[in-house]
Amino acid sequence: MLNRLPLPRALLVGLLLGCGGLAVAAVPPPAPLAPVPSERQWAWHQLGAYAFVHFTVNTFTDKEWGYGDESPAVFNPTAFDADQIARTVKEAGLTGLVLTAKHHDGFCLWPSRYTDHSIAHSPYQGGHGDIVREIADACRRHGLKFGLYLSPWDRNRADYGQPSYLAYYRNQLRELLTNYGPVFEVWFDGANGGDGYYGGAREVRQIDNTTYYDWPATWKIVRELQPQAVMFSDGGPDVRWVGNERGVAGDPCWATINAAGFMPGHADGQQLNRGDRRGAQWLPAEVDVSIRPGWFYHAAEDAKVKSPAELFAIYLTSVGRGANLILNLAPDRRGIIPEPDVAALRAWRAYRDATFSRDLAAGARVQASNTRGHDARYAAANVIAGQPGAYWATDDGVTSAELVLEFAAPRTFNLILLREYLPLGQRIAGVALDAWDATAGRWVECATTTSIGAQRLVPTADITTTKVRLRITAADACLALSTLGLFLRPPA
Ligand code: FUL
Repeated sequence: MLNRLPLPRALLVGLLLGCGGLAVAAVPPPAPLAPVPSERQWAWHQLGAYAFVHFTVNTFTDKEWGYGDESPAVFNPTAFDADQIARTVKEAGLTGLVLTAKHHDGFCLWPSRYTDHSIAHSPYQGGHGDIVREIADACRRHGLKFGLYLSPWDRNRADYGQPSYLAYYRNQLRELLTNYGPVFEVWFDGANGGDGYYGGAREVRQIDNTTYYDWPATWKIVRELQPQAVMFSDGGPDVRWVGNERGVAGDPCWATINAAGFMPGHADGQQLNRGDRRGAQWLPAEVDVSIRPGWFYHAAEDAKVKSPAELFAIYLTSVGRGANLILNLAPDRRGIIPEPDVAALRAWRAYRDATFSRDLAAGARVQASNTRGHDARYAAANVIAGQPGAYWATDDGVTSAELVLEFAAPRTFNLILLREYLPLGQRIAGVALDAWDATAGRWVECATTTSIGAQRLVPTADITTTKVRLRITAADACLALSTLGLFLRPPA
């Protein structure tokens, strides 16, 4: 009986081995293509877009980089509202928030026991305030991940540049990673501008950023106290800077890179922007950009808040290129996200909802030129089913293949979404999409792209058709594609 069924050989072998019938894993999944994301990186990839919040004495002195001599007395928000901030982030459709617990000026938003240069010496809540706690708690209330920025450069500290400063820095890191609950990301900034107050010395201090910080010793603290947290810096170790602050990842933007020798503040911007195809490390890019020209609030920039269209363009060039987006918001002197920014975020969210709420690929008939072992678990239809962990895969050695999606009636789209199944590594390097022209009776190419990775969004002109064909034209191993979506962006 079995012999008469057109079953692929591999499946037959599985059945004959008698391991419990058709559900048996007869065809092994594709071998991972190293490097692959760690568990914490894979969890991070799924966060997509989240917020940055820059808030400190600079908000009150109208500066971007405090010199380090600011009196804690200047920090005095009149109506600080952590819930307004967290709610704004949540309602913008963002998944988390990274707070500047300490920026380059050295002022601490929490009452650190290692310095007097903190909120404990500000008028806010009579010196009993703790902005880190308020934000961390509000994030939990609103279902947001919480992360921390602790500037390695400290223009306030007298001993900045000495080994003793590193002990101070690490003590603060321990405080933050011990007392405020789970942290999803720790942000190690690369800036080291030189001059500063430094306990009154008021001088220029240069450090060698490849040796001074002894980063491996600091990374160990994060792994010990918050093993699930990813660490961001120019050179990782988990997430890399994208090389600019304009909101633009490279095209392509590989999650892999040859990062040997990279350190915070010490890496090549061009290389960070694009990554390296088949690079030695899994070190995906994070795109940091502010909703305003500056990172901190300045009343003079109230009319310069990025428009919803600009924010959507940034979404396409960050999340849409396989990176994550960290969009900076700047609380004002009241201690809330200002009205123009809230309005822009709301409209951006509404536009994304209008775009992504209907996947036009849903319900299509899907066929592939090759399916791994003819096994239903790797079926082409997985790309439209939206099942976590499911993907379409090809046989070993098949690095170019086609998918055809056929609709019962014509559909109009102008945005293509693709995702690889990243636990198996980044494999695909070239893609084309064709639409069926029924009048001419032929396929017409309407988009091409390169890397996919966590996610690729490819904008196109409006295309109306009954059939699309996705061609994978180049890959470094057999394919593992988890998503093909088609969407219609409304007019901006
Ligand atoms: C930079 C810093 O110098 C800016 O002030 C800001 O914090 C940005 C996110 O990173 O390197």
